[in-house]
Amino acid sequence: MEALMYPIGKFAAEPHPAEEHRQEWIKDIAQMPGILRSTVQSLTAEQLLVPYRPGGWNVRQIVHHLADNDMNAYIRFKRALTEETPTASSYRQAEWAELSDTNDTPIEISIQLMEALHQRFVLLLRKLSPEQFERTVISPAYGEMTLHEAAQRYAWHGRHHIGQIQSLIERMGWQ
Ligand code: NI
Repeated sequence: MEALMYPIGKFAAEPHPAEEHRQEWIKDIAQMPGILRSTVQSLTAEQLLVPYRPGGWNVRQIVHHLADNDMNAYIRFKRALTEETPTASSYRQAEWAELSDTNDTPIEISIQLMEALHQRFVLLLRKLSPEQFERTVISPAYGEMTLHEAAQRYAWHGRHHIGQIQSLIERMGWQ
């Protein structure tokens, strides 16, 4: 089950990354919506409703969860840049995934949302100074972290969930 849940492995932060590593994560964030789009584009309506693991979210829920997460992440970054170590708001992701917008919204809408959001996010990230990446935020789930770690976690999160979908596609022989 662990291998199904974490197809790219668990998150491990690099506390004081080199500039070129930071640029790689920003590139990951920039490319994420396009990779997600190409990963799901050939899936049928029925395939979108298949859970990526027994008892796990289906593909449609994963796509909408990514949009939910990324909206929260953007707010968290902007608050950390303008407030002293703010406490980020938590959200109950399992319950969000059961709300009607997750069922009723075509995944295309969430992909478009992320394409727009990531453009704004990346424009912000590219201009941040090393000092700004040292600013901190308190995550309800993970405690105090720098924006270095938050950016890595954010890049990992996108790759993590796309990895779940890719691993499902491979196991099912859909491509
Ligand atoms: Ni997630």
